[in-house]
Amino acid sequence: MSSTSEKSEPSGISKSVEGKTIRLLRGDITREEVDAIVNAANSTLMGGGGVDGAIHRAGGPQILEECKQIRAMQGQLPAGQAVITGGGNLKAQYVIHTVGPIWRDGSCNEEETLASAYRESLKLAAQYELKTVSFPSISTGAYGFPLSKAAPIAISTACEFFKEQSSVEEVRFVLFDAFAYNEFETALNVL
Ligand code: AR6
Repeated sequence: MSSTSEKSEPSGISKSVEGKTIRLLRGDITREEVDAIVNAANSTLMGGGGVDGAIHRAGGPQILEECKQIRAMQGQLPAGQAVITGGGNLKAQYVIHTVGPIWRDGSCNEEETLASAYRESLKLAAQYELKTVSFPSISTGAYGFPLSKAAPIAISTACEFFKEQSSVEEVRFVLFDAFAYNEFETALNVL
C-alpha cells in the first residue's frame, strides 16, 4: 500500500493513500460540505442521540421521512449494514446511515462489524458515484467501542477500500473532540 505526502493543515491533517485522500478534521459533521455524510444510526433508523440526533436536527424532517420509507420496505437495519437518504437541509447531498456494533467485551465480532459499517457505507457512496464522504467515529459514543481500537479499524478500512477502483476520492473523519482526533491521528501516523 502506498501512503505519501502527509500535510499539516490549519484545520486538520491529510494523507494521500493509493492516490486518494484521507483527511482528519475536528468539528461538527453536520456542517460538512461533501457529497455524503455518514450517520452513526441505530437499527430502528428512527433517530436518536449523539451524532444521529444532530444530523436529524440539522437536516430536518425529510431525512426521517425517507428513513421511515426504508424501514417500511426492508425492516430494521442490522449492524454493519448501510442505507442512503437525501441530505434534507444539510449542505451534504446525501446521508448514509449505518449501524455500528454495541461494544460488549470484544468477543462478539465487534471489530469485524465496525469494519463492515465503514466498508458498506463506502460501497454505497461508490454505487452513487460520490467523491467525498465524511464519517463520524462510529460506535465510540453511546455504543462504547474503545477509541484506541476503533480508530485503526476506521482508517485501515478506508485504506483497503482505496485499493479498489471507485468514484470515492476523499474520505474524511470528522472528530467531535480532541481525544477522538488524537486517536485517529495516531492511527493515521502508523500507516
Ligand atoms: N459531529 C461529529 N461527531 C459527533 C457529533 C457531531 N455533530 N456529535 C457526536 N459526535 P454516538 P454511537 C461523536 O453516540 O456510539 C445514537 O443515539 C461522538 O462524540 O453519536 O455509534 C444512535 O441513535 C462520538 O465520538 O454514536 C444510536 O442509538 C461519535 O460521534 C447510538 O447513539 C459517535 O457517538 C449510536 O452510538
